[in-house]
Amino acid sequence: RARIFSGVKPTGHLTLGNYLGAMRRWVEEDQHRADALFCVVDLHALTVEHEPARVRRLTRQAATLLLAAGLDPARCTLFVQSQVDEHLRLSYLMECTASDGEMRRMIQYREKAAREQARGGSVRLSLLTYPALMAADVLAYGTHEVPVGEDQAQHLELTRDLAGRFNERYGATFVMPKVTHPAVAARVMDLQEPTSKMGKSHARTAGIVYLLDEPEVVRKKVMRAVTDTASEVVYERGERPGVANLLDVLAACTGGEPARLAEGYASYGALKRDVAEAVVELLRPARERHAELAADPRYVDGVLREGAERARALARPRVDAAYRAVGLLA
Ligand code: AQP
Repeated sequence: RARIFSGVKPTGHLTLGNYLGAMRRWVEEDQHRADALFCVVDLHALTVEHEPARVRRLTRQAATLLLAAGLDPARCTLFVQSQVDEHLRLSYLMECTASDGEMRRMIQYREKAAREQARGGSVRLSLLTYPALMAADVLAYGTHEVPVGEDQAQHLELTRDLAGRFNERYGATFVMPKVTHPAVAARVMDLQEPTSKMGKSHARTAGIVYLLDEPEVVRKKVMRAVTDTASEVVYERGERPGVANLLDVLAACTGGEPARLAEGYASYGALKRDVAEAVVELLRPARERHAELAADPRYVDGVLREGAERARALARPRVDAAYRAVGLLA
């Protein structure tokens, strides 16, 4: 069976972008057809300013929501990154494989570093080395496929470069992972700023649909989504990003095709109403189940403990082999 690995970072509440770009496929497809590992990548949340209690809370919440959305611990491995030391062990070898220049070229680094500097803060070294840890997350498990949203494409290209370089220098150690994106809604945009991606750590929340938003809140956010001043509903990503985003979301919820769906609407109002209802219904089961699971944190902690054990056992031999390959006495 193919091995699949993917993750989500606890930097904020999970969003519709996370769901459509990644989680939904994990639940509906990946855990059924492959040997799948899903990880709350908490170490990645420390690369920017953070509040310890909030990271802890968001880590539990993300794990609980993943279970609520339908991940089944009998079918897949769900765990927290910091509970499996192999990620950090391998991350160092990835830092020794990557160059300073290729890390600095990462778009996410440049954007986030600029954001930190604009706020008068300093840029953490770990923000620069983030892709080394991410490469380790993936490569430690001999991963064949990484299902992610489009925003992660550049990091995964680097992961592949590092795997290839390491194998060439030190002998075949890592599997070359393939990256996959969903057919529609691979990049859900912010409803208020449809040229930026919907990101859970963004400060302005009016354009972000969180998975745990109440239905009324979801409706309000969708109805207030920024479109443009034209009134005809057509699908043009470049020219009319706001409307295109709504059509992408509707297509992802209903299984239609965005340009075809546009033909069925005479006004933005009608489109928004349908999008709002489709999103509310899409998210309803996970939101309701989350309330039940959140009442039983011991169950979630138990799942994570077992998941970490399984993950450790899978990662250890490959990371040991990598240590030996570079000349360490592992
Ligand atoms: N807007 C999105 N559309 C489609 N997919 C998305 N993903 C994230 N946002 C979108 C995918 O969800 C998975 C987990 O994402 P993440 O936790 O790595 O990133 P985030 O939710 O975007 O959180 P941040 O902290 O706001 O991140 P950045 O660093 O991007 O600013 C991934 O598969 C991601 O592709």
